[in-house]
Amino acid sequence: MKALLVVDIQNDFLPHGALAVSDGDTIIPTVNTLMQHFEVVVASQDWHPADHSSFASQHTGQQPGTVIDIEGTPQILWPDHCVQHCSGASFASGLDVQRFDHVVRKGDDRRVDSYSAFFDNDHARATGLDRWLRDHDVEEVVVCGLAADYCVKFTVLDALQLGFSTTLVSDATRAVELEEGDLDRALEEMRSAGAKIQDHEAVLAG
Ligand code: VGL
Ligand code: ZN
Repeated sequence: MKALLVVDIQNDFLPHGALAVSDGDTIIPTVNTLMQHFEVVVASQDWHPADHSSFASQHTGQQPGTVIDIEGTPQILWPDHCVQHCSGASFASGLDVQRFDHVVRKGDDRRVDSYSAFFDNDHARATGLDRWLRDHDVEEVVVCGLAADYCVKFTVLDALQLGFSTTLVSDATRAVELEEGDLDRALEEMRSAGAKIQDHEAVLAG
């Protein structure tokens, strides 16, 4: 069985959102089309407490974009985003959420960030997505959503490591690009770890 993983298509990652991804909204029609062709669709939702340690606002004198050390792990500081139960954390309007079979919330432990939909960044805690996919006989995942250089990338890398055959949909993702070239580097990292990278037409044709 093949599953579509729809990563973090939430208001705060759309243009005008707290952590806006350029053109993040433009992938929504493509994602809706993809969802119509998959028997299993799982969405992830970045879901932070208001005092999450990845927020620059929690560290006196620090600005978003700075990297600090939190308990031995480097952490990029972000603007406050995807705060639990706030509108920024809601799925984008226009996204066919009725197609979701399952939603995985992540980043709810204030002490550690969770880019991947499978594990917290320190890999100490699983979200339950691996278990859910195996319980539904999923062996292959197709990944789309936001953002290509963070949550999408780490979801793809973990999926590969867990043994799922993994494809990234190149025209159904967009990147934050804190630094120019981050998208290209992320694509190369995913490709060299074993991910297939295809546009949605190739995915639907295959
Ligand atoms: C994300 C940064 C912080 C993402 C989430 O969804 O890519 N990026 N939290
Ligand atoms: Zn986040």
